[in-house]
Amino acid sequence: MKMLSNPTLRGLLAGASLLASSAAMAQIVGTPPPAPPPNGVSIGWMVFLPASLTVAPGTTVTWTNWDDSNHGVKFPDQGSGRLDKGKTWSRTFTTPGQYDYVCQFHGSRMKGTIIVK
Ligand SMILES: [Cu+2]
Repeated sequence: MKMLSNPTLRGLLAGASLLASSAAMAQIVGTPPPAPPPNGVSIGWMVFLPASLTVAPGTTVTWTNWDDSNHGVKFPDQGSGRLDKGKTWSRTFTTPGQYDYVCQFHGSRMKGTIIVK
């Protein structure tokens, strides 16, 4: 096809296929989670939002799964178990420190941190 040798058209086509693949990617990971309430973490889009949350000692943090996929909050010492869409889980943090966690199902692909200070 003679038109494909046109550099502008080739660029347009490359851009279009890039857009198509980002759209496909967005479909795979689902929709972005809504912004969490204070002391809350939203789960969705294969992320914890926010990935890092700082709270005062004695604060109860609540995770909500907005994703079509099942996720789970897994700390080294305790966890939520499986959280289906719409389910929540809470943990109260009394001792200052950094608490790293991962998704029970997606491991290090989904990480989060609660900083208590
Ligand atoms: Cu997950």
